[in-house]
Amino acid sequence: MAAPGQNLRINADRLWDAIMEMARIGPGVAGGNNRQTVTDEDAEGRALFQKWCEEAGCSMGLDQMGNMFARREGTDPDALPVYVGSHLDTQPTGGKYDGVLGVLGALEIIRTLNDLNIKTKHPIVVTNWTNEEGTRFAPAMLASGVFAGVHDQDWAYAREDAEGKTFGDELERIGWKGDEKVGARKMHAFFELHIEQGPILEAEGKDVGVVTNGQGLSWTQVTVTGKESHTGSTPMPMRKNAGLGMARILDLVDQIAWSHKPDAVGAAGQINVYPNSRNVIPGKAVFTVDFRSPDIDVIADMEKRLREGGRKICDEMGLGVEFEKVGGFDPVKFDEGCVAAVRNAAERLGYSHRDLISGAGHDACWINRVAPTAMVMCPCVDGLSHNEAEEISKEWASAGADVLMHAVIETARIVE
Ligand code: HGY
Ligand code: MN
Ligand code: MN
Repeated sequence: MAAPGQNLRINADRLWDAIMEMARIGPGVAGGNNRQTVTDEDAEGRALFQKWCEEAGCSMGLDQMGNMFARREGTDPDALPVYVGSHLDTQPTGGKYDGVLGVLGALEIIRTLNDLNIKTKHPIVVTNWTNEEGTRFAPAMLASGVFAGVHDQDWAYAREDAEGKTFGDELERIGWKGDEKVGARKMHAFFELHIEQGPILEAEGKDVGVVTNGQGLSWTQVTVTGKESHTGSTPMPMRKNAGLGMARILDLVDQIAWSHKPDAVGAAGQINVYPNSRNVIPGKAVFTVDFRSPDIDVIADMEKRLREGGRKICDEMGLGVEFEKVGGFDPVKFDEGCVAAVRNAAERLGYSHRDLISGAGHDACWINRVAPTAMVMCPCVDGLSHNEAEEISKEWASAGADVLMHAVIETARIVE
């Protein structure tokens, strides 16, 4: 089967306009987005996406975790579809492109194939995975994890946000809980386009990242307990300062990550002290430590040293401490055939490219367990993401979408 011709390109302006229109839903306060999972803003974005998919002639499927599947028929209805997509939910101070580029880049493939009346043997299914970010309801990649059989669905439904609302109730409330059994769909392959969320591609002047691996992730929630007391009248030797214990553990986290340089990383992004009053010594501190590395043994070592070192710190300070694993996945090696389709596409289209290990987690990391999977990445300005100032260029977006399209239709097999 001939590979698609190098002149076959997506419509860059139409893709960019779609991204900008989606960005108007759940706007942030600094030019980015706050369209968190299973909020009313998420529902509004889903409705717009469904409208566009139906206008492009797709039929929409919806499963019990709210995952959306827009199907473009192939010439062989029995052939397993090629799935392609990402996520529409954002961080609370997220950018306009994280996840959205992958969903709307996939839709742009359908629109371009329609324009040119190109048919494929395998159906193509554009996908929006629910709750990739894991901010409001931990862990990240929740719905793709249920789809891949990693998480139990009832456990996922019971996940609670900071206000005690459950994921299942909120999904029902916004009206996007479908009937389809999660994971029943079988895939010929899955592709995901995503911004790099790191500095390498821009720094090296590369248009496209051919993602061969994804680093592993570990989220440990740490609860340090001390004793609330007056910040003025409690003598220093008598204090049981949970906030100070947290600070010393956070410094330990930094030391542990640096000890595995250059690849390991570690920090805590979610931090809460109680009662969080200016003149009360914190009696409790709750924070989530995020460790990542391409090496599974390094992740295990970092987790072990966090627990041992954290307990030693708290014992010496007379504080209590508990550790709970609240998220994680092993390092991922993507399918060599799919990766080759991405690399060949970049070559054919004349885009500069390099192999890349994904620093961030993605739905593709879980779907890789149930289908041959690969990712395409585009640069982002200063490598910045999970920040409202996240920025990419139209050229980067369209180069990534062109490569995505060629990899997808080569795998879905064009019918002459
Ligand atoms: O946490 C991650 O890596 C992803 O951006 N949710
Ligand atoms: Mn993302
Ligand atoms: Mn993200």
